[in-house]
Amino acid sequence: MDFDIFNGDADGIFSLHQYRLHRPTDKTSLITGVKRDVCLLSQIETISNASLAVFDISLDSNRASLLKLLSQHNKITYFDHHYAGTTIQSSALITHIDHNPDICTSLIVNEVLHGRYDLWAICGAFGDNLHHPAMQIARTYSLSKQQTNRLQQLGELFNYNSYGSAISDLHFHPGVLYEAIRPYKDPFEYLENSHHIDDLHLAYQEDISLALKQKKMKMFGRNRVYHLPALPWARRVAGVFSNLKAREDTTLAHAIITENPDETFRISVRAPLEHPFGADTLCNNYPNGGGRAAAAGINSLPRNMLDGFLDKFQSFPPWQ
Ligand SMILES: [Mn+2]
Repeated sequence: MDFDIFNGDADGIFSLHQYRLHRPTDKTSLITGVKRDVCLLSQIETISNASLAVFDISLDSNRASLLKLLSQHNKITYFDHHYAGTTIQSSALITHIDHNPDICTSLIVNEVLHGRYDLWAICGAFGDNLHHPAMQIARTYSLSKQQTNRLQQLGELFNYNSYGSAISDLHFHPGVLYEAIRPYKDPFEYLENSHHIDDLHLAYQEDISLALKQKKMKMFGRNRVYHLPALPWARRVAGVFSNLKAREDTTLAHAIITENPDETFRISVRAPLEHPFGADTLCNNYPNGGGRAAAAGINSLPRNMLDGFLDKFQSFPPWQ
């Protein structure tokens, strides 16, 4: 039995897809979740003698489960670009990990497969807001502007679909989206035959128009902070909204605050695109905080820590 464990966002889905186009299997179980649900290995930590492929979830966040799985004679191949911590030495573990801010998991898989399915890697890179590497590959294909836009839309809408506190916030289960693209080698063929993109596009328009009505919080400092209400649309759109704001002014850091149903705050932080460092260092100071250098977050910040966080966010050294 094979297990494919993947982040439910565009990068997770498209990195698994490239890998399975190269190594097809019909006896695989899919393990995935909402984008923030990164401790996916804990769901299967009792299995043994299986073959696992893991995509786009931090090794460090899954360390305990990973060690347990290795001790139960599983073979594991691991692709990721999040913080990994100290390396694990095991002949049963193959890792392809690179946390350079210009890299995402779809690009790592693409490199391992020598660019065999790189139209899908373009979609994954756009999904993770990595426009520069996405455009670089697009140029090697001499894609028209319209074709590149279609791949960008596919990446961004799959990414948008992955945000929420629970699967019930999402329009589509990420496993359903993966099954939908699975038969297609060519993303343009998928786009011609799919209704998901039209559905997601409409839903996205609705959510983002609500988000764009929200005003920037009035506060000291140049970096921009937005506060969204405790509603499913806000939980879905917060990530894409923060990417959009980050591209609108590439010199500033951005923080999007969403209220959780339990009255804590969920925070998405984007480092300035012109200086994509430090977001993880800032968020790692808080309980449930983590992520990458360019994009990080805090899952549930207690209300009484918000002011302290905002002070740090505005005066954070790498962005001054
Ligand atoms: Mn990713």
